[in-house]
Amino acid sequence: METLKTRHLILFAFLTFITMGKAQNNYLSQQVSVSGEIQKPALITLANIQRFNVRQVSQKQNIVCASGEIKKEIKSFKGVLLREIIDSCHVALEKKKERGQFYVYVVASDGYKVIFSLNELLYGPAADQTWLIFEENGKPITEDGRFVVICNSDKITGPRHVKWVEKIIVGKLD
Ligand SMILES: Nc1nc2c(c(=O)[nH]1)N[C@H]1C(S)=C(S)[C@@H](COP(=O)(O)O)O[C@H]1N2
Ligand SMILES: [Mo]
Repeated sequence: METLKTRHLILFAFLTFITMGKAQNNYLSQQVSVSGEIQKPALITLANIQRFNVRQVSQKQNIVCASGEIKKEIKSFKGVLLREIIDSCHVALEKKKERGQFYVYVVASDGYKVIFSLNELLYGPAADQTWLIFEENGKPITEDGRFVVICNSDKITGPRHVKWVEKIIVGKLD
């Protein structure tokens, strides 16, 4: 009788384990599409991301939640500046004075969305600090999807740390 109970427990634990694993995998996106108010839409994968200037950066960066809690410690990462991706897609900017009306938003497969203004991505502190990364601490990103966006110039880095990145979309205010 005892062994039957134990077996049931083991089976239950196993099923819970695979179901949880599946829930996380549902968010998994192997590619990042770039679309919207741009001339050259793109599809970024681990196989073609090398066409950008991929950089290995050794920079200690804590991911801090708005609550103040440190969620993660990044010591190094590998990725591409978001600015470079946006530049390569040629934003459909017809009038210079409309530059301030453009924005870039990052969409994750769990529905999480984060916005950047085009001006801050090109001319603000975020320009050299916002990355689409695919390796963290020397290892490919796995649990958080394949691609993550981080904005290291943010004082509180958690909210604009986007896991399971699926889309980058350029928009324009009317
Ligand atoms: N896709 C996605 N990214 C997300 C979130 C989320 O719910 N979904 N939560 C954010 C918040 S509020 C924080 S503080 C950090 C926490 O990172 P962690 O979950 O890796 O600890 O991720 C951010 N990125
Ligand atoms: Mo958070």
